[in-house]
Amino acid sequence: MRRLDVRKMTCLALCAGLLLGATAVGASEILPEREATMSWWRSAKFGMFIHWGIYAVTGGEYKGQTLPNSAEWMMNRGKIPVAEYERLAAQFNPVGFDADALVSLAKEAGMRYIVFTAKHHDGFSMFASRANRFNVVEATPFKRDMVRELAEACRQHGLRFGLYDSQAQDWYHPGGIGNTWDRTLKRVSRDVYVREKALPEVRQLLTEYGPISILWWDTPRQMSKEALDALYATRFLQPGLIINDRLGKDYPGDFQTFERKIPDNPPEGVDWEVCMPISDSWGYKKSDTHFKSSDQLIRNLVDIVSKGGNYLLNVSPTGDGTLLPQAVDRLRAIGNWMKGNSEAIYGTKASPWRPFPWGRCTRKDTAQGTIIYVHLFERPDDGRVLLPALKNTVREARLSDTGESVSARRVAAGVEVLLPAQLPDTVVTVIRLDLEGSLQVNMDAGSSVIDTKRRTEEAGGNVFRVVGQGRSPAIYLTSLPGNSGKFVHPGVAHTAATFAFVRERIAAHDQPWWDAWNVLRSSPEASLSWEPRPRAHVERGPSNHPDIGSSEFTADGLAAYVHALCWVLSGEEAHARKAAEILHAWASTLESISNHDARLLVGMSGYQYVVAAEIVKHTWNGWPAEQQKEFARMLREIWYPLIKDFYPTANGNWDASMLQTMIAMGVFLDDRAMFERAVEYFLHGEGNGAIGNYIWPSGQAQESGRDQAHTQMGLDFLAATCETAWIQGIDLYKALDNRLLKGFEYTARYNLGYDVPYEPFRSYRGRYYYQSISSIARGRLRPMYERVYNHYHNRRGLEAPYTWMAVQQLRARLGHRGDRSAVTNAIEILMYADQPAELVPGPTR
Ligand code: H79
Repeated sequence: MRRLDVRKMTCLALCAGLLLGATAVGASEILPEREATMSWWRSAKFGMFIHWGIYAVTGGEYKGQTLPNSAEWMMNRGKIPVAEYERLAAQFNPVGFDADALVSLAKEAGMRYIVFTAKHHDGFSMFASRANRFNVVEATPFKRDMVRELAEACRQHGLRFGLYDSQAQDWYHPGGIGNTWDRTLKRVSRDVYVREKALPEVRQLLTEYGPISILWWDTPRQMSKEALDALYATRFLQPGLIINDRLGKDYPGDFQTFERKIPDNPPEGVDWEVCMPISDSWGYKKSDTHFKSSDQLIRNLVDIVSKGGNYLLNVSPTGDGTLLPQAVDRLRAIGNWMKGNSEAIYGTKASPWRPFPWGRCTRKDTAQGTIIYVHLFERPDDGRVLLPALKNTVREARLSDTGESVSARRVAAGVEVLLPAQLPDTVVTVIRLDLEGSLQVNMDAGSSVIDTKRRTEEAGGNVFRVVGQGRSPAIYLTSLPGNSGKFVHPGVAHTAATFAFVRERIAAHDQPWWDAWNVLRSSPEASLSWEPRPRAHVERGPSNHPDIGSSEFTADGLAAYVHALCWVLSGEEAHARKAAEILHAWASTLESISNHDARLLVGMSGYQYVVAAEIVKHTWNGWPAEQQKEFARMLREIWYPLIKDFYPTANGNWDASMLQTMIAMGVFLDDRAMFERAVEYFLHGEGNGAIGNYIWPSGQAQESGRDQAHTQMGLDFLAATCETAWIQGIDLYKALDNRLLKGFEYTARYNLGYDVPYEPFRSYRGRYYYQSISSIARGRLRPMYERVYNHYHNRRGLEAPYTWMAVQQLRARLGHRGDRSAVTNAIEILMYADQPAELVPGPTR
C-alpha cells in the first residue's frame, strides 16, 4: 500500500479513535513527497541528541552506588521499585536549565537539529503530559515543560526539533515493557498501556508543540499489530515528519539507525544516522569522565558524512540543568572547525571511495560541475594524495578554510593532489577540488588508462591463444617461449635492470624505496649474525603439526633472500657470503622433507631459496661451483619429486605455491621442461591452482569462501609465477583476459571493506564447497599488491583501483612495529614499486 493511501486511512482511524490496520510503507517506495521531506535532513548531517531525565539528579548513582552501564538505565540496573524511583522527581529542580543557551550552543557547534528524550524507558515524561502524571510539570518542583522550551528555542534559532519516545519499554506503567523487578506492579495488558499512555503522549507531542521534524522511536519490542499500526499512524499528525527505523521490524521508517558505532559498510541507497554519546553514558553519569576528544568527534563527523550518513551526537544535562564544561568545550571546538569547513559537510554526499589511510572525501554535485572535498587527517610522507580512477579535469583546488590555492593534476591513476608542507589544520584540513562536469570515477578493473597499443598488441598472440567459453575456457599454448630458448639471468622474480633501478632509488633516497630499504636492512633476517638451522629430515604435518624443522626452513629461506637482496643492492659482499652460507647449509644437510604438508612447504618457502640462489649465482663470483651443484641436486632430487604432480584436489594455494617454486627452479636449473611444466599447469592444470580454476571471471577465488589469508596466499603465489614467466618472455598475467588482475581487484576490494558478489561453487572433484564469502582475516592485507599493480598499471596502463588502494595501505604500514609481515612488505615495496614500463620488457623483447 502506498503512503498516500495510508494517510487517508489513518486520518479516519485517528478520528474514529480506532486501531485500524494499515500496512507499513517500505523505504523503497519512494515518492516525490518523501524526497522533499528528507531533503533538509540529508543536507543537515549533524544533530544534537539530548538525554535528560530524573536519573540526572543522582548522576546515575543509586544509594551512593555507581551502577553499571548508561545512567538512563539506572532504574533497571538498580532494580528500583516504582514507588521509590518516583521520589526522585521531587528532587528534580534543574534551575540552571536554559533552553536558549543549549540550542545556541548546538547551533554554534554546527548542529542543524535536536532530538530530545520526551520519555525514556523509565516512563518519566519531560513535558506536561496529560496521560501521565509522573511528568516534569506535575511531579517536580521545577514545573517547567522542557519540550516546550526546547521547541521554542529551536524555532527561534532555526534548528529542526525532534523527539525521542520509548514507545515499548516503560518501566513505570503497569502495562509497559521491561520492568521485571517490581512485583508490586498490578499488571495490565500492553494494549492498555499503548491506549492509555504511549499513544496519547505521542499524539500530544505531535499536536501541541508546533512543528516537530523527527520522531525517534527506540528499542522495538513485540507489540500487537494494532498497537504498532496506531503508533505508526501518528506520523501523519505532522506534515513532513521523519521517523527512524525503531518502531518495529515491519516498520522500516525513513532512516536506519546505528548506535554508538560507525559502520564500516554503510547501507547504500538508504538514509542512515549514527547516534553516539559524547562520553560513555547517554544520560548524565557522575562517574563518566570518558569524553571523546574533540579531534575524534570532528573526525567521526567527517567519517560518517563521507560514508553518506548523519551524526547525532548526544549530550547529557546534569541535575542542575547545565552541561559539563567538558561537553561545552568540545562542542565549541567542533564549531570552530565547522566555521571554516562546514561547506564540506552540509549538503554533501558520500565519497565514491572508501576510507583512505590519510582521510576521507565528501562530494557535492552542482550546476557548475562537481566538488570533491578532500578531508586530510594526516599528511602522507610523500606529500601527495591520489584520488584513484577520478577522470574529471580539475578546474581549481584550494584549501577550504583559507582559500589558498594548492596544486592538483590529472595523472594516469586518477587525480593527484600535492599538499602544502604543513597541513594548516592538524585535526582535519579540507581541500576543495572543483571539477569539470559530472563525477567520473571508473573503478572497473582492467579498463585502459594509457594508450598501450604498443604493449598489448606486441604482447598478444605470440605466446598463447585463448579459446573456449564459460568458466574454464581452454587455453592452448602455441609457442614457448619467445625466441632464443635461453633463459634470462638473473631472471627469477627480479632482473639486473631491476637491481640497477632500485639501487638508484636508494642512492637518491627516493620514496618509498628508501624507507623500504631501511626496514629491510635493519630486519633480523638481514643480520650478519643470522645462523642457519638446517636439518636432515624435515617434517611438516597438517597445518604445520608436527613442525620438525619446517619453521626453520621457512625462516632461513627468507633470510637467504634478504641477504641476497642486501648484497645486490648495497654491494656489501658479506651479505652474499651469508646468503650462500644459508643455501649451502641446507643443501649439504637436507635429506628428506616428509609428512602431509611437505610439498606445501617446498611450494611456499622453496621459492625464496631459489630467488636467493639465482641472485647469488648470477651476481657474485664467490659461490663455489661445487656448492652450486649440491644446491641444484637438492632441488632436483628432494624438492622436485615432492611438487612435480602438484595437489589438484587441495585448496588452490597448494598448487599455486608449487607453481611459483617450480617455475623458479626451471629458470635456475636452466631446465626448459620443468619451466614449461609450470607454465602448462598454470594455464591448463586440472587442479584448483590453475588460473581459471583458482580465479573466476568475477574475480572470486576458489578460497574466497574459506578465508582471506589463504585466498591472498594463492593469489600471491600465482603472481610470483606470472612475474618470473614475464621476465622469461611468457605473459601469464594476461591469461584469460587478465584473470589474475580480476582476482586481485576482487580480493582487494573485499578486504578494503567493500561488498563483492559471491557465488558458491564446488572445487575440483568437489572437495570444497564454500557457501558464502568468508570474512575470516578480512582486512589483513598480505604484502603482494605492488608487483601486480606494477604489472597491470605501470607496464600495461590498466586500471586497478582496489589493488592501488591496497598498495597505499601497505605502504602506510611499512615499518609499523608489530607487523608480522614487515620484511616481506619491505621487499614487495622495494622491489616492485613504481617501475618504469620498459624496465622488465617481458614478451616484447
Ligand atoms: O537511549 C539510549 C539507550 O538507553 C537506548 N538507546 C539509546 C539511544 C538503548 N536501550 N537499550 N539499548 C539501547 C540497547 C540495550 C542494551 C542492553 Fe543493557 C545491554 C540492555 C541490556 C544489556 C546495558 C546494560 C544497557 C542496559 C543494561
